[in-house]
Amino acid sequence: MASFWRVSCSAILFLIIPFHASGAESEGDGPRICVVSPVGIVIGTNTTVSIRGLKLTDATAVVFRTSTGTITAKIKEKKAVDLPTGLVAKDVGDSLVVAQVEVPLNVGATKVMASVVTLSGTTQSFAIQLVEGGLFTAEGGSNNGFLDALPLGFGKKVLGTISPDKDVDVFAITGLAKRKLVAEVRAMQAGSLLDGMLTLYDAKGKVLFTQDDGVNGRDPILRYTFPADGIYYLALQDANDRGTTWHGYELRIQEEQ
Ligand SMILES: [Ca+2]
Ligand SMILES: [Ca+2]
Repeated sequence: MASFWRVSCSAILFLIIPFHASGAESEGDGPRICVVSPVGIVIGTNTTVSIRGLKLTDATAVVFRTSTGTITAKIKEKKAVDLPTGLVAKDVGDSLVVAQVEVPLNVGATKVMASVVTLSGTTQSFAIQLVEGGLFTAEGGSNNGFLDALPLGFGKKVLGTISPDKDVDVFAITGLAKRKLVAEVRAMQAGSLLDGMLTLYDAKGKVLFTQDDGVNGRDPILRYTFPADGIYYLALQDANDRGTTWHGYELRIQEEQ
């Protein structure tokens, strides 16, 4: 975990102001959001949102807008940052803004549109999904093998991170014969660097099915009909064995008859 996850929330102020247009978005060479962590915000919790992008070092505010209102978060940190190995600034940004936000329980929305206001203009709006607390399971970082698999129920969502390199997150699923598992990853489509790959194993560790890319680009959707009742293991990793705090994901499993 990077240090920005551990920064105290106590000094953070945020202000809810009426909905209004947030000014013209810059285009071309202006400021831009490239990568966001985490890829989802749990409603009603105080969340640190880290944004990588271009020309964000003179940011003055981070704005989270929904159809019902706007939350202007105070910035905790802004600075130039190094490029991850093998990646270029236009894809992953060379500057960082960290903000603290609490989306109220009565938000009545399924996503927020984040943008960064800077002295030289405002970035594009970047969608971040909102997750209801009751549907949410946190990935604590210790679910790295079958023995430590995190139990995951149908209809639940996990917000987690593949970090460091070669990290594998493993989840235990109770499957019923002839029911279909649908496991869906939202990562790259939501501003993560993760090229997710899902692998399903039986209780003995035998590989049953692997899904790398899908209709959502690099984000996999795995569909598999359970042959028998039992415990199954679902593993998520990066297809290139990379992993950083910017390799966040949302994993959701559902059951179809
Ligand atoms: Ca992890
Ligand atoms: Ca993939």
